[in-house]
Amino acid sequence: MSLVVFPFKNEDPEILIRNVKIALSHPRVEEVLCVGASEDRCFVALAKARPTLEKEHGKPVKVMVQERIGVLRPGKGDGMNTALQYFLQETNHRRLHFYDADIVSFSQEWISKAEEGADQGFDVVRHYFPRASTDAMITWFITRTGFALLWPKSALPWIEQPLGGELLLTRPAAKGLLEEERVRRQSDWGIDTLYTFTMVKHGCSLYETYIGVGKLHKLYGALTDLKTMLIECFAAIQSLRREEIPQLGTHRVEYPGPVSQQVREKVGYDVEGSLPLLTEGWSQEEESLLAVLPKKVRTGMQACRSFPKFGFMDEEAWYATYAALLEHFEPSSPHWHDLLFRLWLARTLNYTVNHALRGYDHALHYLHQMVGRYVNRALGR
Ligand code: GDX
Ligand code: MN
Repeated sequence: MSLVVFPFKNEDPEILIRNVKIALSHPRVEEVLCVGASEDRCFVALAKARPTLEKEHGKPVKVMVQERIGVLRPGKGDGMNTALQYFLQETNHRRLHFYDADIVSFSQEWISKAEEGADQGFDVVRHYFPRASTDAMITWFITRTGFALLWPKSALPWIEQPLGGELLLTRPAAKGLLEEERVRRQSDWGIDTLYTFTMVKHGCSLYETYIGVGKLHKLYGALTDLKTMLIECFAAIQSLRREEIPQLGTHRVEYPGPVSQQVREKVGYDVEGSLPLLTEGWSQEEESLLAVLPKKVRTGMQACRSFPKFGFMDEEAWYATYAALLEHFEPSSPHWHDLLFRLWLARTLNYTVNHALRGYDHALHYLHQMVGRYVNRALGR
């Protein structure tokens, strides 16, 4: 009754094939679809393994290149939307599961837990995991912050991992997503934001299921690797800023379990290596954009040109900065890209030094409370 989809780009084929086998072995799964960004090395390896996989499991396995559906950078959004289209137009399966292709801790439990949520009647099931206190810096400072500022009354700010690529959609929920033009346009990293926003806007009931083993996957080195993702995730939220969310759907979150020592001690990024990114490569144009930011932030960022500084970018300063960015950021301007990255980096470093340093429990509590304070502030309380 279910289709499992893995979008992929330049992944290790061994890991992906292993994940395909896990999915095929699950009794609820009738078919697996892998949507590649192009005919890369991983695609070729997978296409070669396909007949054997089908024979061993007696279930169809499809391998395809994503279609050009959207209008932004062709990325994961085109991959996911290609899968939605296939699911709705070419099959009769009742449910669709998405999983990232690079997960090494994937197991049948992920599928079972999502199916259980859907069996309870939820339209959408999203997986969430324990994450290191310095991981998920886009989620906390871009996505959840933006959701709190713009839609404080909705479930959006309270969704644990709004950018997660692991989720189950029932057929009506999938149909609702693909029918929205702005979802189809979003071919880049903004797709997760658009899916999350749209399912809440449509009033889908949402269950978040907790996966205690966590998501072990390919790691990023420097924070610069995240720059494109950061820009596309912010631009996606900005594009929605005039939208209203009329109704409140049910939102239930499974209670989390104890967090492993490994996750509690993990350092999410290279702090020392990130410091020069605050000072290097300022252009005249970038500097002139500081004019629209709050005074304290403007002065702080100007000082960064000669020495890395971030003490000024506290919770309050970030709220005001974010509001200014929503109004002034230009998605097509490379100078705005550079400045957004630097502002976010200053916020990330400020949080790391003032909160992450105090230990895992303090840090996670702080981040959740921060979202709550932003919600209250946005409501004018
Ligand atoms: N078809 C297709 N086309 N798949 C892609 C493309 C693309 O252009 N780019 C990336 N992918 C796949 C990739 O192979 C992997 O399976 C998944 O998408 C996620 O990419 P990854 O490089 O592993 O990113 P990361 O940081 O682990 O992703 C997480 O954050 C993203 C986000 O914040 O936007 C993850 O939760 C993603 O699902 C989420 O989109
Ligand atoms: Mn990954």
